[in-house]
Amino acid sequence: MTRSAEIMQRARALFPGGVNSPVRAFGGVGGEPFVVERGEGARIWDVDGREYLDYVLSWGPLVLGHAAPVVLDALRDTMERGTSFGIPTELEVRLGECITQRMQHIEMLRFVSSGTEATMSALRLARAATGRSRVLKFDGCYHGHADAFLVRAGSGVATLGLPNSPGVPDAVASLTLTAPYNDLAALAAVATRHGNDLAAIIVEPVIGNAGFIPPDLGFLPALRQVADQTGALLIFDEVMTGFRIAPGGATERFGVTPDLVTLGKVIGGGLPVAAYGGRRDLMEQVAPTGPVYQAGTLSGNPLAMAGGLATLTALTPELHARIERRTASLVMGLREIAARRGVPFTADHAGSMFGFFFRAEPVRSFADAKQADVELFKRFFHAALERGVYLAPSAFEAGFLSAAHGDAEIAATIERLDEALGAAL
Ligand code: KE4
Repeated sequence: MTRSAEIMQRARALFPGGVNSPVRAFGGVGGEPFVVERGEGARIWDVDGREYLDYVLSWGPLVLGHAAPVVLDALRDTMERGTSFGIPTELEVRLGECITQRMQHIEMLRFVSSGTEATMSALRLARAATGRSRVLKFDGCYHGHADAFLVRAGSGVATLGLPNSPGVPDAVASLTLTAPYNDLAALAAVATRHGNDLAAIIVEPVIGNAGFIPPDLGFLPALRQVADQTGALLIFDEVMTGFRIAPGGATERFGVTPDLVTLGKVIGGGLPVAAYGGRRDLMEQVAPTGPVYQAGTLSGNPLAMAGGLATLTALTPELHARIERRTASLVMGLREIAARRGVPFTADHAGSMFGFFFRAEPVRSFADAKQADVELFKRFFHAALERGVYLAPSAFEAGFLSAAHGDAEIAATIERLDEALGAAL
């Protein structure tokens, strides 16, 4: 028995599925997850000594790669002065200033410890500010596991094929409307029928939780227009896209300004950090300056703030552009492999976030994504893993590069994935 198998045996006795987050259980690809021992740069090693080039990067946070020296130095320096206070620190101010300088539509923000907390709080604020109850989300978008969002969500729920999670009361689910992504007619229908009771429209500006699905050119502007027409607030869930698809996120890339934004992943650099923020007149309604309650023991945790600050400080526009160029090279390489082997395939990227589907036509919605050859993806995933490339263990996730994925790593990845595709056919 491998050390991974032995540890997973113990884990399954402790945690549902042996994991602390469902998608890690390999339910979307079959087989057993490996247990990781350590990571460095673009690589991870499992407890049996096998090495992998990592394109999951903890599901997005590690834009500098594993154990980035600047992050470790910042953590070491911070931890020696204490790990948590529950008292204001300058570190949270400095990270807040860094974020608001790069995303100037975020006039005020609040740090929390997970993306779920961020989206849940942003929705509560939108409901309070508008006095309305309904929220519109889009099929395939995943906004964390708060009740309001587990209605035909993407990511783990889509992978597990659970359209609505048990335990979400119908009274709550009925307040959440869903429409297909990129479907302007469906959007207009929701606006017509429910516009007067719509508190918020929440969207992944680029979907990363149904596989990678970019917005059609006019989709995000249409959301802005419907929000303005109906009085709903527009929330960009940038937990995944923030500081990934452009140095200033979706607003810089697409030129559309939301009323509220949620962030996570990269802004913690691998430590638990997320945030919600946006218009000052809205954020001032959050306790203690306003009546909308939200709180958190470890919100603004100094270690987490230090990890995020070191990460964003290192992530200059030049570095962002370099990682984006390498991501483009990887996507080109994947397209060439599939074309040479005559495999129906579509791949795309935005900044340092990418995805692909075994399907010839472009994927514009979750329904399209589900038409792709998921069985081939499963075989490809395992063939890649055997060759030392760790892709997200689900056809409905995105991939990520880091500053540590150099030309040599990309070349090695393309070579290994070419062999893997040959083995998977
Ligand atoms: P967390 O609560 O997992 O920190 O964030 C929820 C969330 C919110 N919004 C977006 C756009 C997200 O991508 C996420 C979390 N993403 C998944 C990966 N698809 C996290 C991985 C997991 O669930 O283990």
